[in-house]
Amino acid sequence: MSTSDIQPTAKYRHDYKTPDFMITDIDLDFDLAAETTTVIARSHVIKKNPQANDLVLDGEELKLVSVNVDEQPWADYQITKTGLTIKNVPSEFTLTIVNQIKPIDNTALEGLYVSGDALCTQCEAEGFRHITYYLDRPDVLARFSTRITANKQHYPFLLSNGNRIAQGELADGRHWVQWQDPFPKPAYLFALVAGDFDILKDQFITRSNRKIDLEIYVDKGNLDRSQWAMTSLKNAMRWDESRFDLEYDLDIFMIVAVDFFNMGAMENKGLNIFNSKYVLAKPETATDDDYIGIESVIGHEYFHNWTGNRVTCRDWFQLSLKEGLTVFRDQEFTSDQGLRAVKRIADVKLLRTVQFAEDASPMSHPIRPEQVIEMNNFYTVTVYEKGAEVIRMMHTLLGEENFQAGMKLYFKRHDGSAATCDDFVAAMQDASGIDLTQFKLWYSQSGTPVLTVTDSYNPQNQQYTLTVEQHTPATQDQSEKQALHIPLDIELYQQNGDVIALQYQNKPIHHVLNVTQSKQEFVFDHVSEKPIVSLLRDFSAPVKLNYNYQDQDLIFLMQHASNAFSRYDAAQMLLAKYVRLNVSHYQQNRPMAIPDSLLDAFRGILLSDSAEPALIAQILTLPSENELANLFDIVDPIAIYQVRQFLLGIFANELYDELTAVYHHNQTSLYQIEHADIGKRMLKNCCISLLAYANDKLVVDSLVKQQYQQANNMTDCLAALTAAVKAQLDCRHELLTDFDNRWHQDGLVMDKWLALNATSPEQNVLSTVKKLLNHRSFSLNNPNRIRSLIGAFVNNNPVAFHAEDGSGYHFLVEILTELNQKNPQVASRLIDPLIRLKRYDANRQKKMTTALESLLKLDNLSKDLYEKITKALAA
Ligand code: B3K
Ligand code: ZN
Repeated sequence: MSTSDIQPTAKYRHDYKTPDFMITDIDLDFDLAAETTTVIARSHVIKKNPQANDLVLDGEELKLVSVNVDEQPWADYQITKTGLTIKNVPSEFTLTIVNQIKPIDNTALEGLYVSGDALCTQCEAEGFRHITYYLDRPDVLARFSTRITANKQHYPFLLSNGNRIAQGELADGRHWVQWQDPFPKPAYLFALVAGDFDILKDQFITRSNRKIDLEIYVDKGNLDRSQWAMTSLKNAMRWDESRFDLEYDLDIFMIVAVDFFNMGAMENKGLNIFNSKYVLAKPETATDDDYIGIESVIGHEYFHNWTGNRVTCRDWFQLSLKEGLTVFRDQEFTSDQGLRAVKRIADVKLLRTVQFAEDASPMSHPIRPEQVIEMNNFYTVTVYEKGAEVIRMMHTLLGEENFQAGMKLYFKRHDGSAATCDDFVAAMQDASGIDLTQFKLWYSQSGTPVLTVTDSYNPQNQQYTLTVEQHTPATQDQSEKQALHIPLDIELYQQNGDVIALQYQNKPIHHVLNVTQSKQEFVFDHVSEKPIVSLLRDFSAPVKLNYNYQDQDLIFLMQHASNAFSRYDAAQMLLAKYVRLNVSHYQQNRPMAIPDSLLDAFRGILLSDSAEPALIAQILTLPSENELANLFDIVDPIAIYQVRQFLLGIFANELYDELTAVYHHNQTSLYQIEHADIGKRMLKNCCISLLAYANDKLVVDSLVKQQYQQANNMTDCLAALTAAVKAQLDCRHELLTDFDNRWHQDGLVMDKWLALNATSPEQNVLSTVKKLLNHRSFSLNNPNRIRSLIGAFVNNNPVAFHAEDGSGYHFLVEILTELNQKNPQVASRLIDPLIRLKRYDANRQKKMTTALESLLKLDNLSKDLYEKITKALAA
């Protein structure tokens, strides 16, 4: 469809209608081949709306072969652009549809497609309609049975949801397997995989003593990289039993790793399909971050079995019902595995960097969107990460016990059905007795609230008063904003570091304040000296905080705050202040500087023996350029880069001896995935990443080279390579070449190398990126490679992407022109940095507008890109 003929139209949350028909059971029969697959779908259909005459099914790019109603040919139907309308149907009947599809031509990787030598599916959100005509909406739940027939030599394994109930051989070299899933489910949870794999098998005994078969399917030869995924799966299963009282429900749980996948993974019932990036790991190929990422995604998809599959979404506007909640659950899983502070810091960084930017962009939307053109555009950090923060705030307001009671009630009410966000909040409210009426605004209001806090201390009556004002700036989707219910976690300290008990009129006050009005005062009695206040502890709400901290208060909090996140956050606030100052100095050609007290504070943290190495590393890691960009309404990428370089240089030279000592002190000889060791490696590698900027290039060059050459694991190897590239050490060329020669056959490892090349500060980085499009390891058909090279360039190299001559924008236009039809979902993710034009100066805005306008003229512009481009141009 060219946008000039038909404009894609939006769907609105308020237009939800219950379906006219239900499908209770569907028997699928696949005659599989990559070139042509024949699908027979036999459904039991029941009319729910007596007024409805026609059954309107969704279906796209399908070749219809036949339609039967109650086993008789049915001629009264019409094929439309978006589906099949079967006219004048009885009130209850068996519908048999035969159609054909072409997996080999499916480059969008939605529906049934080819990944390497295998065939696999991706159906969420609306991929099932690319397989057969169906009621492809999440509130139609049916029992699925699936028979797969295929050539046995090409496809020795034929997998689908549920339990394998029969199989057999056919005379012509083909075989078949019959699967049955006893749990009714929406079509988006359907999955099918056919291929040849190595399998890692294990078992899990549930707490009620049921034996579950666990199977991880990986490409042949990758068995040695699958153990961590299995360990993570078993940990996740155990954790969901102990923390959430939830047990697995089928007899088998399968994970298949595929190389071609649009996102991280998919929670299909009993048959999770994963991007191989989130399954495969061994110390030589995967970093600590990869290991942590695998654990978290394996957990996330497994946790969906209850939050998503057993209770699913009524409609796609409710996506955060399952995603926000499941992200919250996976965050808690990682935290309970022993990484709470580091995990919290990482999650808040992501939220502040990417979600705050999204909320300030033309794509701003509430965690429960009101209108959608292309659903795939709404698998966003807002729905996922801000959605998780909303669940976390409820957890903070209710406490663990009430929250778990709310979960129980939620499952009691909605197990086996499709629910809404309102249903979830109602369960939390009913189970706890806590009024969440105002809190629910978080679901419908977009934007990042700003909390402005002022305080006063009265020594006469020993009273301390906090005045809290909240204001949510207008967003592109919503101009009017209301006051939200914001949990504000605080702590007061005396100068000696002692905590001051919170009380008012002789009654204790809880440390989580309920901010509910646009302006509100909180008074504390018996405060014997002017306190130092720690605000927004543990990031108790997804807001921006304004409070006029003095440097010495922040330095105090860096050392004394009892909450680890608050110590990190104090350091961030201190840095933010001097980044702002120096950006303006840089812009006015004035010299940049920071006070010695700031350096001393960071030195103190570096040498602290009370803080965990992982936390020290988080505090000492300077914020990225994108994090810093969020300090400004109008972003000056060059000034930010220069200030950051300046800070890196000062830290490296002024803390040189301390960094060197800590670097040597935190070596680990044996590589083990254990939290203490991960923390040490984080700190050691944080030190080397700073040291690389020291003036004594000869010494640091050889230190970095030595680490690269002696590393027995990818974490240390990549950290050294990254240090060399980022600080532009002489050894960088030699090391980059060595890495390429060593790993070019391994796509997942080369993703790290591609991303590093794309984010290099090198002057000619764009021409390097263009050359790498032809690199032996690169392919524009593989989403992982695209994200690593092009995604890294446009998102994480702001200086080059926003080059004043517009070359970065022009490059992205060329890429999107090619990807628009090939893979609309991947294209749509890549365009994000280009639609944020309002955040840049007039010259850049103009060039970004021109780029967007040229994309709008593309033939067959996908709905995905159309939605974002039109919003951006309307801004
Ligand atoms: N539910 C899937 C995401 C599907 C994305 C569709 N474009 C993975 C997850 O969130 O667990
Ligand atoms: Zn999810």
